[in-house]
Amino acid sequence: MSSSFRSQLSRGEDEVDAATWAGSVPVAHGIAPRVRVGRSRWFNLLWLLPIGFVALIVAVAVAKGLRNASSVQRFIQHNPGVVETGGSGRGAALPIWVGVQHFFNLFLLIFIVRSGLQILTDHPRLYWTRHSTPGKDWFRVQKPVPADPLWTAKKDSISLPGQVGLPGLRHSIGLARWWHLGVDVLWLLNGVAFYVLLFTTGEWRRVVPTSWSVIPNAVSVLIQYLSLNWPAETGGGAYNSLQLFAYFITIFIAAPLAFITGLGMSPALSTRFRRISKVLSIQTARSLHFLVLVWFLLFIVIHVALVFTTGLLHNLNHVYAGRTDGSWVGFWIFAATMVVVVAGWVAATPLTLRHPRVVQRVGFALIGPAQRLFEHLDAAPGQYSERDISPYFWHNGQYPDSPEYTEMLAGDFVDYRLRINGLVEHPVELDLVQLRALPPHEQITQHFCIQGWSGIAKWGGVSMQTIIDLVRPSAEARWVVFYSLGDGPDGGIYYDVHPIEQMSYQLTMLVYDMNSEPLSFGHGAPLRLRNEVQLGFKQVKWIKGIEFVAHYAEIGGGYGGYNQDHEFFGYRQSI
Ligand SMILES: Nc1nc2c(c(=O)[nH]1)N[C@H]1C(S)=C(S)[C@@H](COP(=O)(O)O)O[C@H]1N2
Ligand SMILES: [Mo]
Repeated sequence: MSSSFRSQLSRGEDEVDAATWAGSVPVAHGIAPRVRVGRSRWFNLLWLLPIGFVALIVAVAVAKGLRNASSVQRFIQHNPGVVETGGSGRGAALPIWVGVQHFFNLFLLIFIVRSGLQILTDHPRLYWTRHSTPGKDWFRVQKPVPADPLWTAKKDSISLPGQVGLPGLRHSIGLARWWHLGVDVLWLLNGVAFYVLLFTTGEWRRVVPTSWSVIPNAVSVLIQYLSLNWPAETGGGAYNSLQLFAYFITIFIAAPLAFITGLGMSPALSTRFRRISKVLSIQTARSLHFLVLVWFLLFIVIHVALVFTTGLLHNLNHVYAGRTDGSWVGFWIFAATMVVVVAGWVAATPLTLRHPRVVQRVGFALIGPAQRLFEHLDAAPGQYSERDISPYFWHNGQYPDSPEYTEMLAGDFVDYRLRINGLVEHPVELDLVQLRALPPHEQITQHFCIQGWSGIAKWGGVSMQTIIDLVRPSAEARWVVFYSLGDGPDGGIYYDVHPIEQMSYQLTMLVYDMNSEPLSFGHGAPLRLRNEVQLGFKQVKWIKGIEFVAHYAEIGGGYGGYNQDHEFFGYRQSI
């Protein structure tokens, strides 16, 4: 009875082989992005290219017509585009720190955007409610969800080209998340330093509208651009009002919104701050997070186009060289930064595939402290009521198919035994009758899959605290290992490790009923775990054993779980 299931684990690899990645999951391509119109009609966004082109031509014609009207000419004369706000010489060159921070911002955004696309396409659908119901998505780059009742989110994921996604391979979200969350920390630090410098130097006046006259001036600039008769260059970087708005929105609205909506997807924060999560559910947060990305991409395209077409040398001197002249100094600094940008872009995916453990380690060094912190949040507020239960709950993972499991399933699990042992005073083996005889615990909580879908269900079973009281872990026990009856996609049984403190959280439980029915095969029959401060992959299904250990380093590959060993996930997943 004291024997461990450790010998049934496999170790995982320290390099990524695209051919055998994630259980040799084949390449799968998505489809052109579509947006739902009404109940079930889908609009292919590629149509925006011709439509946008025609709209632009019409807008140019209208703007040209307007400029012939004398009233419009007078309006433009009164509102030429640039509002002089006085103060710290807006016409002067930018200080050097702006150029340095601008470079870091651009460089870091490459990795954030690419890994963000990778995360998006691991569940290539967006919703406005936390239920993630098939057909209720408002945006998708994947075909409709097939009728297969056991269709999994993993099967739904798609591949990206290796130089677009980071790292591109299908279901490489573990690695993508280290890039995304790790680089985010650097990007946020850069952003905070930027805010502090902006406001301590007075440079904020360049990018914050301070008078109502920026509105007519922005309209005027728009007419001037669209009529292809552009605003006169004022030289040296006094921004026109439209530019001012674009910078203001990017710096003070889009960037903070990216941060807030990012946190809105955290299981720990969403359960702790359920009132906020009621408005900003994981899916609303995810959708808005995507719209912020769209803004950033549009901004970058238009910003770069205008920098290139409105006096390139002056503009580059302004940003990178602290000069207001037309020399080549700024251009050469820009060219040097572009070499770094291109090298970083090209190297990121190959380096990630060759050194995934380094990505895992560095990523954890950057974001791990925040993940650890959020693990200590009380998840108890995150309970829902019956009417919040999701009509559809996605399946995920690899179904068990061993003869051992198939026979038990056929026999209604009368032969099932849960083995609990390790560093405990009182190891036990429990069948389902014994489990059901323990004091019952019920909760209605939300599931957060790492891939991005979510759902609410009612879980019935036994609180882990009851199990702790029953087996009495010894003082050396620090971690709890949950072993599955099912294999992981690369062979060896699925398992995951949780810190022992979290076993006493009010919402940590072993589940045998889901929505008042015995747990189904697909959702983990006969027994699964819930720990509501963690992501979905840590909620082991088809549990056969629980082992209390001092540390997980000796278990499997030693990274704290099957996905951690094989797909470079992190073992603390509160965000
Ligand atoms: N044994 C085992 N447990 C597992 C998995 C798995 O592949 N094997 N997948 C995990 C993942 S990634 C998720 S999101 C949840 C999905 O649970 P559900 O199918 O009930 O939605 O189970 C988790 N537990
Ligand atoms: Mo998941």
